[in-house]
Amino acid sequence: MTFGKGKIWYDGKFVEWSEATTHILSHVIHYGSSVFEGMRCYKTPKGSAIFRMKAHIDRLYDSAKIYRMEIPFSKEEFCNAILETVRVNELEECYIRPFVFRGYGKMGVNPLDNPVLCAIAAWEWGEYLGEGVLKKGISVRISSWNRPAPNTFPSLAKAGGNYLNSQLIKMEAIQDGFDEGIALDSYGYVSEGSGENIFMVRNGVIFTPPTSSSILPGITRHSIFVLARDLKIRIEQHLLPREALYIADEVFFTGTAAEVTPITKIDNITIGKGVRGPMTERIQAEFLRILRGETEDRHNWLTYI
Ligand code: PPE
Repeated sequence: MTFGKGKIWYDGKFVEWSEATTHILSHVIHYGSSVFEGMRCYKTPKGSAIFRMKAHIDRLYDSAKIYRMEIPFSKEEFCNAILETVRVNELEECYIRPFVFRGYGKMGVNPLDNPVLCAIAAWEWGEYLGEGVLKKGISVRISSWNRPAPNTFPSLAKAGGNYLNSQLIKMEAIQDGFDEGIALDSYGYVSEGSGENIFMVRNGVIFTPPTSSSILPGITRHSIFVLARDLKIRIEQHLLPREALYIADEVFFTGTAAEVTPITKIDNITIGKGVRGPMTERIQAEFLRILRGETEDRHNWLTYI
């Protein structure tokens, strides 16, 4: 475990982990004003490589644009800083957290008089939803909390403030003995997990909610679309009622941290046979083969360190 050690890139310079601090009156601390990314770097036979770095950086800049934050680095500079962060910390496999936030300047809701600061941290991070879950799957509940309605908190932005909603979903699930929660959107359709997109399989077709269901447009989600097409599996975006999940053959979560995690129970109802299903296994295996460099990088998704 390397969390808590090494160097953090902080606004153009590397500093010691313990020195990467900010004033407690920074705007971000009081008003949640940050945007961030999470990406993973995997060991491959040709060396370590970051999965879909460009897509993550594009989403970071999109999130910043929505919140009128001017990032004082070009995308190329940011990408180079990410690669450097993995190199200086000598990490073979890691999770990388680039983020942009409003720092110390003036108190008050108006964010515009505060500096926009950038940082990148990296550390080793194993299976997000528990050890062995990629195989054995997890048990989840439908959250009593909904995802934000359209025109409230923009769900296309990966913004710090959105994760207060995620925290409510997660705490409720954990305290009730589940591994994770699934939130519905404000119309009652299935949206996503606290930090994952959701997919279901029925009669050989894969379904997932559209971006209009208050989801974060996941990069893993996009990768699953591309891989399903490669494998000639039908995949569709559909509004999904909650009960469609109960009667699905298979359900799984996707995300950078969660990768492809099977869901075997929802609200204590067994999904399909109650084990990782064949379609989930196929998609998961193909996904893992690509990011571990075990098959040709046919979509140019890997950036070698
Ligand atoms: N929805 C939400 C709300 C979300 O936070 C994530 C990623 C996704 C979907 C999947 O997106 P993508 O990673 O691009 O496939 N959640 C990140 C944060 C996890 C955390 O606890 O921090 C992640 O997986 O990195």
